[in-house]
Order: sequence, then C-alpha cells, then structure tokens
Amino acid sequence: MKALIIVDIQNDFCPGGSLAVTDGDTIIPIVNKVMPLFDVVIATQDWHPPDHGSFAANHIDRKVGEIIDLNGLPQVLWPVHCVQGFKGAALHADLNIKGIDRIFEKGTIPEVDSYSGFFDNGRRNSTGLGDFLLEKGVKEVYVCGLATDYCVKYTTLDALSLGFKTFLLTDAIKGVDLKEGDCERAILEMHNQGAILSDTKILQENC
Ligand code: VGL
Ligand code: ZN
Repeated sequence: MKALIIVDIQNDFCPGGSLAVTDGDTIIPIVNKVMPLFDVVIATQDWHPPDHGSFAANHIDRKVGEIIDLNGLPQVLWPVHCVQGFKGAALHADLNIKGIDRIFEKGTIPEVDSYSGFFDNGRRNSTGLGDFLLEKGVKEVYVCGLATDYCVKYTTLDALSLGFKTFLLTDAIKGVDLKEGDCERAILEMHNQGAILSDTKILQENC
C-alpha cells in the first residue's frame, strides 16, 4: 500500500500568507494530479493555538528568525501563522480536499513546536499518523508539500525512522531558505538518511 503525505499546504505558507514560501502555491496542481495514484492520501495541517511558543510575538524583545531555547529545544521564532480556526490555517482552496482521506493536525501544544507530521520536535507526543498508516498496511510513503527545509524534512526523516520506504517528490515541494542553501542541504540530508529522491513524472510513468 502506497500513501501520499501532503505537508502543510495552507494559506499562510502560500503567497499572501504570513509565512509565505516563494511559489508555494505552484505545487498544488502537481499534487492534485497525483492524488488518484495512491491507496491512501493524508494531509498534515500546522494548527497552532494563539499562545504558541514558536511565535516571536509571544516573547518579549524577540524577533522573527531568532533562535531561542523553548523548554530545552532550540526554536526558530516565526511570525504568527496557522492559528487554529483562522483563514491562514486553512488548507489552500485549490487543493483537492475531496481527494484527502484524513488530515492530521500538528503544533497544537503551546510549549513545543512540531515540524514533523508524526511527532513533536521533542518526540514526546505523536499525532497518530504513524499508527494510522500501519493500520492501513502502508509500506511506502511519498512526501510532498511545504516547507522543504522544515516540515517536509522532519516528516520525511520520521517516516524513515518508522521504517516506511520513503520517497521525496522533488517537483512537489517548496522551501523557506532562511539561509541560502537550506533547501538543498535538507534534500541532501533526507537522501543521506535513506529517502529516495523521485518526482511526479517518474511516479506517473510507473503507475
Ligand atoms: C513550518 C515553520 C513553522 C512548515 C511550520 O510547515 O514547514 N515551518 N511552522
Ligand atoms: Zn508552525
């Protein structure tokens, strides 16, 4: 069984959003096109409470991009984004929502961020995604979405650590590049950890 994991294709990560990834929305038609090729399609949704510790605005004298210690873990401070129930947190309207079987929310605990769709950054709490995939008999996962150097990266690394054969759809991801080269380094790290670099053309040819 093959699963597609669509990471955080939400308004705030697309042009016009508070943490917009350059050209983030351009991957949406590509993702929609390959959804029917999968047995299971899941989406992750960054879903923060307003008092979330990853927001620079929730710390005195701290700016976006600074790194702080958040309960023992290094934390990049972000603009307020993907606040539960607000438009910025909604999945992008162009995404084919009907093609998605289940949505897993993450980043819901104020004290810890959660880049991965599987676990929080401290690996203490799971979203249930891993068990869900195992119950469905999924052996192979294909990761796409936003952002390459954060949530796509950590979702991919966790999928590998859970033993899934993990593919990265390189034409269906976009990243932040806070520092130039972050996305390239992230892709290299995923590859070094065992992710198979693929793309949606190869996928379509093999289905
Ligand atoms: C993300 C930064 C903060 C992501 C989420 O989806 O990659 N990045 N929260
Ligand atoms: Zn977030």
